[in-house]
Amino acid sequence: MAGFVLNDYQAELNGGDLLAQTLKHLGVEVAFGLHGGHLDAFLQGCEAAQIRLIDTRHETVAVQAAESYAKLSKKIGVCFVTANSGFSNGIPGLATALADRSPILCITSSPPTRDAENNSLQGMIDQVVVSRPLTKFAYRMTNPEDTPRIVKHAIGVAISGAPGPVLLDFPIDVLFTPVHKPLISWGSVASPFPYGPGPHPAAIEGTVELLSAAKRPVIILGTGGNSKEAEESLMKLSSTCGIPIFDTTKCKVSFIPSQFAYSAGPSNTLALLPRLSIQQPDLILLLGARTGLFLGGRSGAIIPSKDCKLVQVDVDGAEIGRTLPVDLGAISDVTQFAAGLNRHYDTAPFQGSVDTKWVDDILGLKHLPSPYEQQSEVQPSGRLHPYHALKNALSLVPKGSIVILDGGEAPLWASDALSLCSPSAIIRSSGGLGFLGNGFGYALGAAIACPDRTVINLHGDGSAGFHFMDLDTYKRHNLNIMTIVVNNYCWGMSSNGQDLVYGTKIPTRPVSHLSPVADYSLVAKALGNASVKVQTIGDVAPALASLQGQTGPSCIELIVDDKPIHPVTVSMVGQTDDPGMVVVPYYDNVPRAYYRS
Ligand SMILES: Cc1ncc(C[n+]2csc(CCOP(=O)(O)OP(=O)(O)O)c2C)c(N)n1
Ligand SMILES: [Mg+2]
Repeated sequence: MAGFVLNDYQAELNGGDLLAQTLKHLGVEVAFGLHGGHLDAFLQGCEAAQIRLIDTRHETVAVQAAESYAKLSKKIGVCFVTANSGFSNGIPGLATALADRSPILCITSSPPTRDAENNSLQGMIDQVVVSRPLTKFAYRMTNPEDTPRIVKHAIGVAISGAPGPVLLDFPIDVLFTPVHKPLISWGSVASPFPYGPGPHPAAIEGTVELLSAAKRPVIILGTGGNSKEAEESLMKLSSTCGIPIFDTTKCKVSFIPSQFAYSAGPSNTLALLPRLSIQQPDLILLLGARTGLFLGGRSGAIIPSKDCKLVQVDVDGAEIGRTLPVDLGAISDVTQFAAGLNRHYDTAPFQGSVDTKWVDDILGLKHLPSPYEQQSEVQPSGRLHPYHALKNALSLVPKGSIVILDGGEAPLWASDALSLCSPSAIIRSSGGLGFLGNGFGYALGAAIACPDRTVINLHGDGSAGFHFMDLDTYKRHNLNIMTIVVNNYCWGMSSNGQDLVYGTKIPTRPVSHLSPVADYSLVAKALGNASVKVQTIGDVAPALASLQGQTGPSCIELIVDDKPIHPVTVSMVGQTDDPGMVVVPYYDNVPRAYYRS
């Protein structure tokens, strides 16, 4: 059976060495994690196999770093967490990877197999059982010799179909046991990974027909299009047909340059069309992006509910038509779908009648002045308006930065000024789970995947609190990460939401305030990050200039007001005077029917 040549640098090859060498053979160059003695044989194996180890201060950060590394490097992300304790800390990362379709392999360990169910150290929880609903595949190894076969299988599961997390539990004895080489089970470790699915020819024909009939077509592109080939095919398709390409509001990882003629920015600007008296699209090609909260849900604001055809292309058939009816669905890799259309147009010229005036209007959406431009830079409280503070800061960060957005209202204000730094990639780290605190791991993975770019790790003071200690990781690895803390001294989206729901009728605002003395720039400095606190607009430029002269990580703390309430927060609360309705944040209001007399 075909395998790979083992590196016999040690007298005895153990399970940890075989695991590391298998990963190296499969192209893994880096792994994120936090130490545990259970893992030592594997960690020594990684050193010997020259897999770079990036050690964090919390396992959640390590698992989430593997996630963004996967998204930005287009490779499997690998992380390691120790038995039970580290594993439990890593669970949030499995949850976010599953929700956000990130292909990662999480390696954990456990007590020796002979100590199973023995109440032994770090052995109380069955990690395979616990992780099963949060992974695509979870398995406990019992023989070190099975490592190549199972690791190849696990990575194959993680990257195929809807990508997602997989977990392998290597009990400590499996990692430390010498491998009996003749018994090694190679499986398909030497086989190439399979090609992704291509579109059915009828799907190409059907889409060509829809494109010929469309006057106002747009593409909305999700993470399914994050490869070099996808980027080239999509730019060719968009240029041939004159179609604007939007990103989902959740993330932009396609690396289609914002200078590309048909690059239209985030798709939430489509919700502005009725207000601007511009017609909505009549055809949407939704490529590798899921419907739901980041595309306006069922509201029709971004994907119109009438007079618009919807083509949905995804590697996961279960996503096609999940929340919105489609006119044409295709289970396909985005690159293959775009390449299929390009092949068609190579031989039969595009015959559509796209309204070029409309396309110009659509491409102008990303240049619309912000509605907050006219508002004063300073709020009545004397603190900075969050939009103006962020606008001034973001206009000075390096162009082409990778921007990771975390927090409640802070990332919304940042989004309104984001085009000023022409980001090459954006990840709204709250993702499908709305999970605060993910930004720290995502920024770390991005910095390792793209060392030539500056990474902006933007937070509210609330989200900053989850993993601020990992600024120490940024320093130890001397990473080019600039953390921006937008400090309004409260869980702003929470307290503003409470203002909207309860108004003056109920004045209490339970648990939505944070310490008025917390000083994030001071903590950052203590962790070796160059840092500065900014309280006035005039301070922003000198502050950024002083940080940009430094190498390694930095932190800027912007002191801002918690008002005005961001319009997205307002839109998430369906305020009404109707006494028959109970107002709830984020979802449809609840009828009071049962209590009416
Ligand atoms: C892990 C997690 N805990 C709680 C929440 C609920 N939540 C959503 S927004 C928010 C407030 C965020 O405050 P901050 O990060 O300071 O940003 P701000 O709104 O003040 O700009 C909270 C608590 C969440 N989404 N995720
Ligand atoms: Mg806050």
